[in-house]
Amino acid sequence: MKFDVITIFSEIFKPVLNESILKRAQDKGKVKVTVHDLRKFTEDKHRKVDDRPFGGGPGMVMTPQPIFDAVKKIKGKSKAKVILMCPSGKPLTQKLAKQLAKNKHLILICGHYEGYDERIRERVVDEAISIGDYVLTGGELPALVLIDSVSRLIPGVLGRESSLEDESFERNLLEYPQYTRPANFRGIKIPNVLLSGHHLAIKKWREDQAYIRTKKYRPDLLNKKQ
Ligand code: 4G0
Repeated sequence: MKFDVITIFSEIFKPVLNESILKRAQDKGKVKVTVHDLRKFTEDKHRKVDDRPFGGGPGMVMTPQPIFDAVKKIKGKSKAKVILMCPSGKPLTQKLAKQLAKNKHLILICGHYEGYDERIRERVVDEAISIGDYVLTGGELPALVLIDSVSRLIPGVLGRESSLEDESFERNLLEYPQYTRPANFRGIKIPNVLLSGHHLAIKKWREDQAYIRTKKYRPDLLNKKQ
């Protein structure tokens, strides 16, 4: 899977991409991420990527020229899907991440300022995506979140733990609580059933706990249709 990221802050990406699972995925050749500096695609001598909004109002708006040209150049003849990271986009969920993981090539545009010229969304973007209902300084952190969530769904990126784990989100249930050694930590003991050796009893307890925890922490999930 190829990710091309278009940004005005390309340095943000390195430390995140060069650690843990994302690093391993790239080393194994399962994922390739290229970060492109939007300013390199500007045509004016001041390398401007933004301008004042027509009709007045506060703040700056991303100008179309550099983004149009960057996407055209990066896309070439590929059938890449062009995604804009934007607070008014479609919410990123495990389900959407799974759909995105079916693509061979994604181009991610990181928005900035108070927004972007609407012609970008109309003519260049296939899908605007949001990581949640809050506003950030730029689309860079959302792009990293998307790359992380999608990369771990690509076959061969995670170990054998993967498929089981994702299913729990699809069931709209939280995970059951987990414990590790010591069984008695400073007087705080783990549930007895986990030491019982009764696999069926443990399975039942975990199922009950998953439901109890979901009702307690995320009751909204229980009312969601599958
Ligand atoms: C485009 C995404 C980009 C428009 C981007 C802001 C949060 C998210 C940006 C705006 C972002 C998210 C109209 C404020 C950059 N913030 N929730 N900031 N406007 O995914």
